[in-house]
Amino acid sequence: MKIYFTSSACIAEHDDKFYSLPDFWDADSWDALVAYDDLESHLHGLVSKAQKLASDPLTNSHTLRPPIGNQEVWAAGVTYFRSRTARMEEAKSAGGGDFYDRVYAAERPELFFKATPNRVVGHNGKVAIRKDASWSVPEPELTLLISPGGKIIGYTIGNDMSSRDIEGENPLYLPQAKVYNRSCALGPGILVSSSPLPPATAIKLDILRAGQSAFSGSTTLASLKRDPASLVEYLYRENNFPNGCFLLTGTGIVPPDEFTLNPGDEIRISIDGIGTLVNFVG
Ligand code: DO4
Ligand code: MG
Repeated sequence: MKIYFTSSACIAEHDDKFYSLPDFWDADSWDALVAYDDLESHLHGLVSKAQKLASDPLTNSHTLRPPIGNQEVWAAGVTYFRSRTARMEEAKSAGGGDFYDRVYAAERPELFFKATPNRVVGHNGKVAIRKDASWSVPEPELTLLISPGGKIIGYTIGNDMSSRDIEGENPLYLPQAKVYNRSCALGPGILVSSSPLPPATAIKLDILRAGQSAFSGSTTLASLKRDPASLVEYLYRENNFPNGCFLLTGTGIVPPDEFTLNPGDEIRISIDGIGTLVNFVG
């Protein structure tokens, strides 16, 4: 089961058929659904009574709303060996950044606040690069939707837009490198499921510049060092999320150091079983 938000509707996709769920379009009613620890079975009940649509309503929906209500968005970092190595490189001027190596090995993960809903864009929306940054990259990340009760109830694709020069200059600048207007994309929809995704699940990043490939890379969840459930357990320690929350699980794909995003670039992130999130730098 997948859920999408067009500009005027909440759509459920189940067994290649589409259903309208008009009562769940606005943020507050989506929050009410996110409150279900067993969202998947609750949605099956709703879909069995919902109006089936004659055609795929997503074909002509160029821009989808991000699948977020009033949830906070958090992120985990240095959860792949590739990310640990890239951060140590970028932190050369900050003394080599052995704290990245230490957090990669530590029991406690790196968790940071990423975005409020107003900073998040959806499928085909425009993400931003900071004007005061000179080295900007997308970070393609499996993203968990977590209920207020701390249960993983769905998955989406997240783009943790990052300013590597700002982060590399000093780790205390991390919030500025990570949190700014349109610094996060989520979508295209939510795969509603509480089952863990298979380790073979592929994550792919393609960046197109003027229609030509500027970077392409891939990884799988087998390279994710942390169990998603343990990231959630740490996030929910001493922390309440009355509307649930999203948690990006870190990037395992980092473009080479000479690469920086340009205005107009197209960013395509695909995750098996979830779909493809497309964004433009603007
Ligand atoms: O430690 C800084 C951020 C790491 C991050 O965002 C990632 O590994 O995805
Ligand atoms: Mg990241």
